[in-house]
Amino acid sequence: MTAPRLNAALLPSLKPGIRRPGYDRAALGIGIVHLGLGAFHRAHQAVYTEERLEAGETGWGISGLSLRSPAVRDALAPQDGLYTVLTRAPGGDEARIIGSVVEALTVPEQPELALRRLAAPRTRIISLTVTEKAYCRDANGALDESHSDIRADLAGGGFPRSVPGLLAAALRARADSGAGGVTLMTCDNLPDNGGTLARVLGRFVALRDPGLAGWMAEHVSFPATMVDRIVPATTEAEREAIAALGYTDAWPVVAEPFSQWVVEDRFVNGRPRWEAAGALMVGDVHAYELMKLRCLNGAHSSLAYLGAVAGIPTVSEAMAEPLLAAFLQKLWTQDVIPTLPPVPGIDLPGYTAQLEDRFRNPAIRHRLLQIAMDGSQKLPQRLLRPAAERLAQGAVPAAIALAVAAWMRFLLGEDETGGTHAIDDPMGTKLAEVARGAGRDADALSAALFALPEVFDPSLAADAGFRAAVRDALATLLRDGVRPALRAALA
Ligand code: CS2
Repeated sequence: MTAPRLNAALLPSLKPGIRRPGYDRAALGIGIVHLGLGAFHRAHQAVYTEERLEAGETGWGISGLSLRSPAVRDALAPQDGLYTVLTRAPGGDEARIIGSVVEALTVPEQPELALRRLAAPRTRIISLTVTEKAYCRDANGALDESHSDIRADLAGGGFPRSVPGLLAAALRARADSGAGGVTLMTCDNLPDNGGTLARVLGRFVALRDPGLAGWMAEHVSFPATMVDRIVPATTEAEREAIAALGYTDAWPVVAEPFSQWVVEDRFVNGRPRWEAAGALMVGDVHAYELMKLRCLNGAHSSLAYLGAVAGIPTVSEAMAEPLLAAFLQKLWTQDVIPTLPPVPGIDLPGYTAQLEDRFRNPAIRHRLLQIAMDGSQKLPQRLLRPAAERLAQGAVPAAIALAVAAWMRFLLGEDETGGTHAIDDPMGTKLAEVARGAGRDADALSAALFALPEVFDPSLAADAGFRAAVRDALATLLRDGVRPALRAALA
């Protein structure tokens, strides 16, 4: 017999050990509309909000919008929006059912309803986890006006295709109807994420609907946030782990026990008391953001490219390779921590030691190829800016150079064990073409990639010391392989 499907009616009959909403979901109002209803949001912000709903702040239910695929909606709608967060630690799993997502919509299929939700007076926060590429930024973090979706949305005519286009339409509707102020809270891993969103949206509005700018200045805020929880893509194995608990969940999310959220406290129209759920509400997120992007995400991307080229499947398996673990220590202590400002209340060596433990968590299967995606969008803030800052301090960042070389080697599309991988990146076609054109020649390959201003800031690309370090590391990778290159970097 198949286990019954999770839904509101099933909640009372679940096993006693499974935590579930203790509040009346039918009484919730939608106060937050979230764009990008992926696994990360459901294991992070939706859980903090769940705590506040439990505490009686019933106006902050979440309407979750998927920007492209109907898959999440199709999984959650029959479940009344309910889903499981499966927290996995070496000591065992813990399942909790989350009720804060009161509905799931798909923008392309339900555009009018999505826009109504975004423009409703009771929607006071619009939050986003749409990934780096959806901000349509150019290399300087400004709106990429040549982006095909931006061009289509600036020309107008159809329903918006881009995130800036959709937000501008929502704000226009709010201004026209007097719906009141709204906070646009990005939770993506971008440098200065709040400022970046303000900049790309501000520019879009200036071009498309300049009359809206005055209303926005009074009614919209863009707090920056630092978000952190390791949430790998859900696999069949997790669905089966849930079925063993006695019910079926079409899309559970799996996460590590650790969770952190630092939020700039700038909300124009109220917010849940997330601080009572463990979030840190602060005046300035910058130092936390740099720490997280450079230490965690920078190490993740380094492991992804070095590990994937070596044919290693997951983060925890990469950490079991002593050379890679030692490499991360070097990356953090020599190249990254010297670029960080002091972070209030945090001891950086303690922070990186904790990261190492988190990466080693054997209960989490975080695929390196998932992290390797969208490298062109991730490398600049994770590895290249710290490299430039380290160079300005007079040191050549050798560990970062090897990680960047591993990204270049990765673009050849094959690993050292004979496996092949696609280059999943908005610049993927171009990157693969450049790599194919240069082939296994370290000089040609590094030179061709350094010439891409979308990835490499021209002043970094012109730094002779950095170029040589990357080229030499790439030559070793191509000639001898990942492990010898790591040994050379650690010598
Ligand atoms: C990862 C992040 O896929 C990636 O690029 O580095 O998703 C990472 O797991 C999260 O930022 C952790 O908070």
